[in-house]
Amino acid sequence: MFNPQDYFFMRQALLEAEKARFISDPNPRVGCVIVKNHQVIGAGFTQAAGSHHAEVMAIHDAKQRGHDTTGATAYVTLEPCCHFGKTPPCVDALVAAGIAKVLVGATDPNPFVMGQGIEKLKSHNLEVRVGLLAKESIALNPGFMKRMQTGMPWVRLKIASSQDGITALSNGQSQWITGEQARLDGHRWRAQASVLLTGIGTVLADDPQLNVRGLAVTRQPLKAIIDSKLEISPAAKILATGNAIIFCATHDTEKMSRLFAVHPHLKIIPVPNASGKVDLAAALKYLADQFHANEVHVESGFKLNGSLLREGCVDEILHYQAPILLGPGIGLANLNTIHALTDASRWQVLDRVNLASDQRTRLVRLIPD
Ligand code: AOF
Ligand code: ZN
Repeated sequence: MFNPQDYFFMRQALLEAEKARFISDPNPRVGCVIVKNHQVIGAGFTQAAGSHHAEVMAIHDAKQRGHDTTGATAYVTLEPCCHFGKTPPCVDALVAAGIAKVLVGATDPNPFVMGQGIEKLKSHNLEVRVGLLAKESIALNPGFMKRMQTGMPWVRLKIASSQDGITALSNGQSQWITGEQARLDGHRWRAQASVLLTGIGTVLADDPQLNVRGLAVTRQPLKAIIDSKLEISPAAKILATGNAIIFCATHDTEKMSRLFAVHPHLKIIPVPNASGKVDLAAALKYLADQFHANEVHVESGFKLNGSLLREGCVDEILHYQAPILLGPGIGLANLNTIHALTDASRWQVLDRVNLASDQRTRLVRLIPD
């Protein structure tokens, strides 16, 4: 159905989409190339939220380079939008540019689009073909896809451990288990997230800043803290930049006022569950609903890692392992005891890379069929 040239140009569009990785959130990472006479005459990718989409950038690029887009073919990694959001519909821009044919990667699960973009292009007599390298386009946007389809964000749990799965010594010491390269890689994953999430245990033990460092970024993700009893100190470094939200299970107004006195813009959201802890799924849903959170990056410890895993909230594990053995200490996550290997929580390895002498394994939850 698609010829080698189609694959070649859609790969170029995917390379464009990749350029949006750290900037377009909460908008999906989309790329577009415009091709005429077997040549790319324009290319573009999604800009920061509220600014131009990939198609508009590519059309603009072609015009700026002095090309006439009439009769050209557009390769777009995601179905062009047909709605007025923060920007006007890309479908209209493609029609106005005289594009004759549109090859689409994945359909857009946004209920405002969902196939209607394709239909609208067809109604203007553009030839449309869908599904070219769709998997690759979806893989670039796991959070956007999941949020649009389920209303929940994609949760990526980052863990750094020794070969024997120890994340901290019994005395709490954990800095640093992995080396410089692995830590910089970790910051790249932080940078592409909508939200960085941790627990009160980690805040009290490490006083992390939980921000993106060592990379030139245009945005810092929102920080979220799971803190059932509101034990956090107003002096905690994680609160210093102001863009933080605390999920708790208490309505203790005295503790809240103490925090608000120092951080007037702080958000404190009580989401208790029946056992008096934070309802993690409710907290994640709140992040998706109120902050359009696509990808939630978790860097926490034994307890919260365990709770998130046990409650089925984790979609992906990013496991960094150093070539060291630590002996008794604190493990990866507080999981339930099982008595049969058939009860193991099973994951699929997405990729495994070496980062200096450390190794990073990326796993996704295996959904039983
Ligand atoms: C496209 N091309 O490059 C992207 C699209 O509020 P707006 O106007 O920015 O619209 C956001 C929605 O547009 C977003 O939720 C998704 O459905 C779509 N993203 N569409 O045609 C693009 N990034
Ligand atoms: Zn658009």
